[in-house]
Amino acid sequence: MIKLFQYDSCPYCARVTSKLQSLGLKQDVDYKLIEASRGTPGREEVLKLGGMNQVPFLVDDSVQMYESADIIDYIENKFEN
Ligand SMILES: N[C@@H](CCC(=O)N[C@@H](CS)C(=O)NCC(=O)O)C(=O)O
Repeated sequence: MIKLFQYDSCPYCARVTSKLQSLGLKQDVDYKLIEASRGTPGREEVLKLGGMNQVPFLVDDSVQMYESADIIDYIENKFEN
């Protein structure tokens, strides 16, 4: 399942979560949201996995991605028919 590290007041994260919702995807079924505001375990994981202290950060098996535009492209390619 796709994991999206994010936090609520992050506008770039909101772009990605809006896309997930607009495609009709379901949280905890199709994707998992991981709280990653500063100082959280989620943010520590972002840094550990990807090496950059930035969100949104997507992990999908071996795929890791930081940029919201790239993440949206990836989600569209994966889920749109
Ligand atoms: N170009 C990036 C910008 C991402 C970005 O600026 N994210 C902010 C949060 S909205 C961030 O991670 N700032 C550092 C921090 O929160 O510690 C994208 O489109 O995803």
